[in-house]
Amino acid sequence: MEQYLDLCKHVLATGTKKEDRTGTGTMSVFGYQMRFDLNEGFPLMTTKKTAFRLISSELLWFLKGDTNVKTLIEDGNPIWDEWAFEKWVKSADYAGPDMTDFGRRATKDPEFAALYQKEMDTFKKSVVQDEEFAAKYADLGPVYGKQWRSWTTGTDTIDQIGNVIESIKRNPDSRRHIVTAWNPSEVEDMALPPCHALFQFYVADGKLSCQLYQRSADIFLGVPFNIASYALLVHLIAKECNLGVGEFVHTLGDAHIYSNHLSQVNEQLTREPRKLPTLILKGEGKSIFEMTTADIVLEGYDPHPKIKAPIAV
Ligand code: THF
Repeated sequence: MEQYLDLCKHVLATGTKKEDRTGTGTMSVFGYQMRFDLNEGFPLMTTKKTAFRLISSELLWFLKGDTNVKTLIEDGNPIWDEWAFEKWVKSADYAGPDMTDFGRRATKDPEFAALYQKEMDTFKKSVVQDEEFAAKYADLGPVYGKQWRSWTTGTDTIDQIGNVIESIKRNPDSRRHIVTAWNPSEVEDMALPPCHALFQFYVADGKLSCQLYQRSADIFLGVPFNIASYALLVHLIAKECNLGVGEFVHTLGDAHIYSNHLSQVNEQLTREPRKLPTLILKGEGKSIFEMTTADIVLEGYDPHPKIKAPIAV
C-alpha cells in the first residue's frame, strides 16, 4: 500500500490549510489518483489494523439497497451511527440534553462525551427495539443503497447495479458501465450526500477493472475503508460475471487530512508495509445480493496495530 502512504506524504507536503463543513479543519489537495492491481493481493491497509468485517458488512448493506442503520447496528457495525443520531437529535421529538455539535464537543469535553455516549446507547436501543422509531429516525434517506438499487424517476425505478452486471455480461467492451450515487434531485434529502459519487467498470483481457470518482476523501479514516470496499465490489461483480480481477483506480476530488488526524498519519508513515492479504469468496452459487459477511473471508492479514482517531461529523 505504498500508493496510500504516497498520498499521505503528498498531502502533508503540498496540501493547503482549509476549513470544512465539520469545523475541524483540514490539510487538503484537489485531484489525486491511485491504482491498485488486485492481482497483487487484497488492498487492505497493513500499516494499521483495519476492520474488514465492517467494510464488508457496509458494502453488503449498500448492495441490498438498504438505507436504514438498524441493519448495521444489528450487525455490530457502528460506522453510520453518528449520521442517524444527528437526524434524531435535530428532530422535534428529541427531548434529551442538548447535543448540538456532539462530534466536536465529545472529543474536547470528557464530561460531555459521557453524556453523548449515554444518549447514543439509548438511541441505538430504541432503533433495535422499536420498529416505528427505526423507520423514522434510523433511515439515512435516499443514500447509496437507494440510488444503487432503486433510483427513482417520476415513473420508473432503476436498478443500477443489476443493470451494470447485465451490461458487463452482454457487452463487456461497452464504455457505459456506470453507476452514480449522485442524484441531484435527492441530494437534499440525504443525511450525507455521497462521497463515493460515481464509478465505472472496464473489461479487458478477461479482467474486470473499476474506477471511482470520490468527491471528498477523509484520508485517515475513510479512504482505507473506501479502497477495500471498492476492491471487494470488483471481486464480487467479477465473480458474478465470470471474469478475473484487474485494477481498482481511485480518483479523489477534495483529498484531506483532518487536523486532528495529523499525528496518527505521521505514526502510520513510520511503519513498514507488509504483504497484502488474500480475499476468498465463499457462498458458491449465491448471487452477490444474497452474500453474507461469513461468505467473505480474508486470509493472511497481518497488520501493524490499530491507530485510533475521532471521526468528523
Ligand atoms: N465522514 C467522515 N468524516 N469520514 C468518513 O470517512 C466518512 N465515511 C462514511 C461517512 N461519513 C464520513 C462513514 N465511514 C470509520 C470508518 C469509516 C466510516 C466511518 C467511521 C471509523 O471510525 N473507523 C475507525 C474505527 C473502526 C472500528 O471500530 O474498528 C478505524 O480506525 O478505521 C466514508 O465513506
